[in-house]
Amino acid sequence: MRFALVHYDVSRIANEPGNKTVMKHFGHMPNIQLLYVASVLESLGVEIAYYDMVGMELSEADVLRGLKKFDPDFIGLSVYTSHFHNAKSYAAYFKSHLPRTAVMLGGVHAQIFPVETLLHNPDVDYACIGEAEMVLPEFVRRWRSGEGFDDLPGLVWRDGEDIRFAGPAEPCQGLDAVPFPARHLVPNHKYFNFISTRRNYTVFNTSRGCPFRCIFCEAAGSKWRARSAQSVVAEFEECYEDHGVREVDIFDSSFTVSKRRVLEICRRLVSSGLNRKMIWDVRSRVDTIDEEMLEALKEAGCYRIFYGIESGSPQVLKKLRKEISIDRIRKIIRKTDRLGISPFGYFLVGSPGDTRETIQETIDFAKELPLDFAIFNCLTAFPQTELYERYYLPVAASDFWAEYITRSLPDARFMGRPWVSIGDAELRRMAHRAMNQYYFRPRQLWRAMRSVKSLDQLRRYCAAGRDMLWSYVRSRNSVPKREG
Ligand code: B12
Ligand code: SF4
Repeated sequence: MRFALVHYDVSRIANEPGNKTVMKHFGHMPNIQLLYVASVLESLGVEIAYYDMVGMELSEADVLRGLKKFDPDFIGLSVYTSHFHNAKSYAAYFKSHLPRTAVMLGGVHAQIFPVETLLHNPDVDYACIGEAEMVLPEFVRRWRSGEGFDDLPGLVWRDGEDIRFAGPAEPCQGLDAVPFPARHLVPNHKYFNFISTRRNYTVFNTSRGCPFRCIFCEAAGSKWRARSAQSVVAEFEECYEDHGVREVDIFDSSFTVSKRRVLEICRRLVSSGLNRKMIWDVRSRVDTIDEEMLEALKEAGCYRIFYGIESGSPQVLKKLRKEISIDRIRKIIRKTDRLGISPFGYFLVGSPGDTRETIQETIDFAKELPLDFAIFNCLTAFPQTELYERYYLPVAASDFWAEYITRSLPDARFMGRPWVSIGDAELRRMAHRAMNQYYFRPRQLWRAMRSVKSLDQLRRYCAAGRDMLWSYVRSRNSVPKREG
């Protein structure tokens, strides 16, 4: 069996406008999902070709040339809901030139819309619903033996005119047994994120799921499963020795859920000496981290923590079901900063309960905190989140995402935010101004500059600063318009 995996280019994401400056200078990261898929397939003896269109600087025609030569049985793509139409058009393009090859989609989107992923999409032949580790071994075995896919959990497939699905696969419980992502297939020296400081840079996944219940998050309330400290540190070692990795970005939704595990990872990194050779960062919540953990993280080489803070208004935090207090945020961010770990804050604009006043409260709160970086994003209601089901669907005219994925030609129609009385254009302007108000202060500029560790990073900051300054000047010259 030959399997090609394509990490396609997503230049414009509809309904997740983010912040243009951030998107442009965001960087390009390895696709951890597909690298796990690759390692599972390799462990099954499947031949792999991997195309990272941005990282390897490949055009569609380059990928097609490679595919024609490789002549795969399958092409695999990973999909987020907002990328679905991109994935579909890649599938159609590849299939029009390689009609014998089947296309398989996987990822969050397929999990939310299993049958719909194939329903109106003749170019998609299979969808993997669940983790590749739980679906592909049996899929490959049956494909090789010609047994057919009846009752195979986690697989959506076509049976003549019918679409068959026997239900999702169980979550993988033995994460330590999962092979490390297949980093030997990708150009590790090409990856970076906006604020990373060393190359080679890579991303990790040390736990899956999240026990918390933030209303905007698809992962909310999913079973949290984690790899052992031993396995995590072994991956650090492999990355250092075999892939020249010097910086690791741990992407887990909630790395710090188990204090015992965090302390053990830190202890092992220190005793192996890797804490002096590599730097790394994590995502955390202010209520799952404490002073003891912060000290251990610092000693083990963790140099940045991304915190989901979301709002400076206690009422909005409550509506978001964030379950964190303003005092706790202050305490932990200050402690993080004092220990010399760089704190980064994520904030939301346009949450349920938000008014112009609470948004200003959020901006003022962010400015008061000793954060090195902050990002203000407009909130989007993704499918299968409480935000979508409770705040959007009951008042919206239609099921936006169901329509979005079945529409053959997606337009750039904005889904709206019926839970807030401020219009989209004004919210975007507010998010934009929040960024400007936040960064264009002497203290903040100094904080950003003092974190510069390389010429590469300095160039990125200067380019982002120039873009922000330019849009700031333009936004000052434009007449602010109120709507909503
Ligand atoms: C890390 C992360 C990111 C990273 C991506 C890192 C990377 N390069 O892989 C970054 C920060 C870049 C990111 C960006 C965005 N993200 Co994000 N992200 C996550 C997060 C927290 C974890 C994902 C992860 O690493 N999972 C671990 C991997 C191992 O598991 P997995 O993804 O499920 O993959 C397994 C299976 O799905 C399956 N599989 C996956 N693909 C395929 C393909 C094939 C062929 C097969 C067979 C199987 C298969 O096998 C995999 C291995 O077991 C999730 C939340 C969550 N907890 O899931 C949000 C999440 C996926 N992100 C989300 C969103 C919206 C975004 C953005 C659009 C947000 C924005 N404002 O820009 C951007 C998109 C940017 C882009 N260009 O793609 C949403 C997606 C919602 C949806 N319905 O699609 C999520 C669910 C969070 C949420 N809001 O609820 N994200
Ligand atoms: S936003 Fe973070 S903490 Fe909240 S449910 Fe999602 S992954 Fe968990």
